[in-house]
Amino acid sequence: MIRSAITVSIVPESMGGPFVYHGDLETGIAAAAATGFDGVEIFPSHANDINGFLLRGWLQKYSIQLAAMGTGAGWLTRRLRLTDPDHSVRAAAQDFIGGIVDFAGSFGAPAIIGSMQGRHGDGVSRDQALDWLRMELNQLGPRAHAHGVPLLYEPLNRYETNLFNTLSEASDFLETLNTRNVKLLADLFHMNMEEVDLAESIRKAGHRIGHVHFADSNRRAMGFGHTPTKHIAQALMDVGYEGFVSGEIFPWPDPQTAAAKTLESFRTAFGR
Ligand code: LER
Ligand code: MN
Repeated sequence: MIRSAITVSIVPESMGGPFVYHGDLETGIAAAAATGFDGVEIFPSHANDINGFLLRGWLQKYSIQLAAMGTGAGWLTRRLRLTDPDHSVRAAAQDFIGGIVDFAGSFGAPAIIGSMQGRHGDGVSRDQALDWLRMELNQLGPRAHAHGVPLLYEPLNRYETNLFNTLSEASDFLETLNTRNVKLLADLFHMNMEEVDLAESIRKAGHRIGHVHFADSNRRAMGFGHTPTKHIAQALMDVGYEGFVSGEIFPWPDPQTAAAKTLESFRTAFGR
C-alpha cells in the first residue's frame, strides 16, 4: 500500500530548507499524526540526536510510522561526504550514515543518501568519485539489509551534485554494485528539473524505486506548482510501488497549510 509521510527536521541549521515541521520532535510527530499522515520522515543532526526509547513511545502514542531518516545534516553541519578527496572525511561520512542506517533500521525504516553523496571535481575525477561511492554503498547496503530495510540513494538536480541527476543514470550505476539492497529515491522536485517525462521515468525505474519525495515543481506542497500529479501517481501505482510518498517541501505559506495541502493532494492522487 502506498502511504503518506511528511518531514520533521530537528536540525537548527536546516531552517529555511525543505522540511515542513521544525524544532521539537514530539510536536512535529503529533502535528503529522493529527493532520492524518501515515508516517514521518525525520532529519536529525546525528544518529545520537534522538532517544530511541522516547521515539518509540511517541510513534506508538500518535499511531504513526517512521517512514525514513535523512543523513544530509552530515554535509550541512559537518561537511562530510562519501566522495571527499580526504580519506578521513569519507570514513567519517560512512560512520555518520552508518549510525543513521542502524538507528532508522531498528524502527524498520531506511536511511537516505542525498547530499552526503558529494560530487566529483576539485582534483577528484568522475571515475574516482564513482569508485568511492560504489565502495561505500557496497558496505552500507548490506548494513541496511541486516535490519531488513533498503538503503535509499537519491539522484539530485545538477546544482546539488554532478554524479547522477536522473533516475535512469542512477539506476544503471546501482546495477554495478555488489549489493541489490540500494534503492532509488525519486524526488519529484529534482526530477522536475532533470527528467524529460516524470511519469515515464518512474515507469522505467519501476521496482528500483524505494521512496518518493512528494514535492511540486517549486518545492512547495504538491498542488502549489505545475507538476502533473495524477500522471505520476498513476505511474507509481502501475509499477506496484508500495512505499512512502513523503512531503519534503518548504513550509509555505506555513507548516500546517503545507502539510494539509500535501495530504489533500496525496489523497486525490492515490485515491485514499
Ligand atoms: C534531500 O532529500 C534532497 O532532496 C536534497 O535536495 C537536499 O535537501
Ligand atoms: Mn529529496
